Amino acid sequence: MAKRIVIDPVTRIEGHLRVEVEVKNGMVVDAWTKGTMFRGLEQIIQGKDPRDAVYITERICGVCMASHGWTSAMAVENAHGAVLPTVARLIRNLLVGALWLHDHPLHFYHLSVLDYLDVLAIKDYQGKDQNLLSVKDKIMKLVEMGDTAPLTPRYEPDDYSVRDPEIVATALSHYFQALKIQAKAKKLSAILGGKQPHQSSIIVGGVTGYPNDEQLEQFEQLLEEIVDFIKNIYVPDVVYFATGPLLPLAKSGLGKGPGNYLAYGAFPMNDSGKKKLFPGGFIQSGQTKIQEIDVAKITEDVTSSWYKESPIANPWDSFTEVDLNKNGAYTFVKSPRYNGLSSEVGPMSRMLVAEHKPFLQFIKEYSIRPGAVARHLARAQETILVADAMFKWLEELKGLLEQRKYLTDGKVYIHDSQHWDPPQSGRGAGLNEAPRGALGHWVEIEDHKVKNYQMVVPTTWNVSPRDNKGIPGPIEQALIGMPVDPNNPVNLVRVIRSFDPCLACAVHVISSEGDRMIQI
Ligand code: NFE
Ligand code: MG
Repeated sequence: MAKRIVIDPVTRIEGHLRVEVEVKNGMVVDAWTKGTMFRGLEQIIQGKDPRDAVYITERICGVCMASHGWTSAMAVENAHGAVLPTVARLIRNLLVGALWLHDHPLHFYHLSVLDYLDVLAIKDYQGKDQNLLSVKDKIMKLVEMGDTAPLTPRYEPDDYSVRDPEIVATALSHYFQALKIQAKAKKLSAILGGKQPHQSSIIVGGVTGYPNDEQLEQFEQLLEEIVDFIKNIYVPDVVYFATGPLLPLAKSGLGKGPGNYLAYGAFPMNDSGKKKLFPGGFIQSGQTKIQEIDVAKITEDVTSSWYKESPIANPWDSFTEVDLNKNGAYTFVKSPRYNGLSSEVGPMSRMLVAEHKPFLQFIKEYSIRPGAVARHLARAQETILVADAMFKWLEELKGLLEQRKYLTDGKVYIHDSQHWDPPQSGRGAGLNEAPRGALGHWVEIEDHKVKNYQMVVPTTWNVSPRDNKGIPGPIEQALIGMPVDPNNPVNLVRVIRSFDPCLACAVHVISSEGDRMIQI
């Protein structure tokens, strides 16, 4: 008989996710991912000045906010047909790039690596390293206080868990170091964003200003420190785990998704935006050809979602109206599909779509198959790409600022009335990448106001439920067929967390009644 396991909430992710699986003979035979909180940001924006959407949509989340601000500005700029000044493009890349440097190491150390460590093995550390001894002391104090919760996951270590006291102590020391790096990365984006979280310098048409010499110097120093940690600690740690203790999991492809990979592309390298650090594209399962993205092929379906039944439509023609009594519905997350297909988004999709040679060679060399461990590797790999690009963008920006060109014939934002005032009517789409994957905002403007606004965020793709054909979403598919110990389902959370889900983004508030969350 199948046994049902319910994890509610899945901890150490952003927002509220409930996962249910059925296990038979040590194997997951069915799975449901459920976003149990309704927000409603898309409705809040209706009737507002389209330029305000940048700041409203940023409030969706405390992690990837600048990605939303940027993508919202892109959607409105797309409705205008505006092209940004170079300085604005570089400042946006640097501001949002800083956010990625914050987000990816956070995901590894503070959300994921504990799934692979027997944290309490640190008590057996007998070495002489003062730093490791002080980490041991810290953990032992928590044990004495009976409060190890932040560092000890709710499931038990298993055969894949690292138990060597020195390795555990080292990983935990990096965990603490990464907390400091997180703070520095936030500072980095605040230098250009005015504040964090929720920057205030990206506006429709560009950015509000440019950094002075002192800020540029501060930015560069912080960047060097963060990148030093990324290249010398974070990436080697991911590689160590993936090719050492986790190699059997990596080779088994534990947690492979639907095999359809989607990326919209991000970080424009030139002003036309045609060349990007991460290219866009779609790979259909079983095919090697990378298809060009066609925005018309992006649809949302609400068959399994607590939203009023509506035809499957492109986001411009979709709406978000709650229906809590709908038969068969089990989540507030919609089902986005590309060309009708359940598609994975995120770092692994980006590296595959980019055909990034070092990543492909690396996984080939170690016979690593797409799955949970490969996602961690892809995330680490792309963090290096962003870090290296940050130095290039910074040099370019410094060059422009030194020429003082921007003061005479350039601007940081477009402010002629044709591009600054909201158009009377029009439609725009911003297709971008957030750290967790492909992010799209769609806006329809009428009477200079937002008539319809739809966001399809990375986690909406990955946590999507079954669609009208009954096809499960990517995480559901990743869970179905995987081995799990029903008495210690640590494998489930390993796979779920490898996608780095953010439910706050995916369900987009607050109920219309006020401050009460709707909780199912
Ligand atoms: Ni709330 Fe996000 C990212 C967006 S959600 S963190 O990255 O957009 O998937
Ligand atoms: Mg949406």
